[in-house]
Amino acid sequence: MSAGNKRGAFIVMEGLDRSGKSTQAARLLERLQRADARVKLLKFPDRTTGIGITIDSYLRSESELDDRAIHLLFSANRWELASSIEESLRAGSTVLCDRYAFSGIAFSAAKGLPYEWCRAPDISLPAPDVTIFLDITPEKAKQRGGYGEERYEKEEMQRMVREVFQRIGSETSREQRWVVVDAGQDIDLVTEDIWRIVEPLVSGVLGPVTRLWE
Ligand code: 2DT
Ligand code: MG
Repeated sequence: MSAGNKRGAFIVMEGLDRSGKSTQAARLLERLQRADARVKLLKFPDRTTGIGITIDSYLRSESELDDRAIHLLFSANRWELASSIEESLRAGSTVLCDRYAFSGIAFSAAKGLPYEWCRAPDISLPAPDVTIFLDITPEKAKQRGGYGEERYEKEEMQRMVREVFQRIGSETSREQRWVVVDAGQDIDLVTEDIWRIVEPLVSGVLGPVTRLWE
């Protein structure tokens, strides 16, 4: 990263299951490392923490939890990493994150919880400098070898999740950029689209880390 008072960029990737998020995040990580950026890759839910283990069990349908309780745990799982995200950014690292608060809203609101209620616990989390939404239709996502066995990996659920994501995109402020990439196209073209968005951020960004929806 170049000198001056720049900090690392916070880049979030969002999308439906089977949208190619994890593949693209891995490719982006490699490219950022090649571009010589210090970079950290995170994934939410982080299933390795105490809260994450509870979330993992819920997603595998090994346990049941009230919809609001699991929603708050997903949010708490971000809050437990919030200060380390901020420290990494201030120390000049690029932070790349596979899912974030937007998935939190999208999946819980798709289950029928009120949108504003879902957003509330994530207010004030470190805000991404850009969120890349890998947009794919649930039909096309399904064609990619089918969904897995986890809770939520069903076409009807994914359809509702996509609608909430679209609402989130339309309500995101210009400073907290939400960029839609066509994830249904050839995988290498998706990689190139993503790189065009990220490349200007590799050398860091000016100004303090902002906070979500403040
Ligand atoms: P992965 O398939 O990416 O492991 O995600 N989810 C995720 C929520 O319901 N709320 C959240 O806050 C987050 C981050 C999306 C596992 C599933 O968990 C859902 C899919
Ligand atoms: Mg999944």
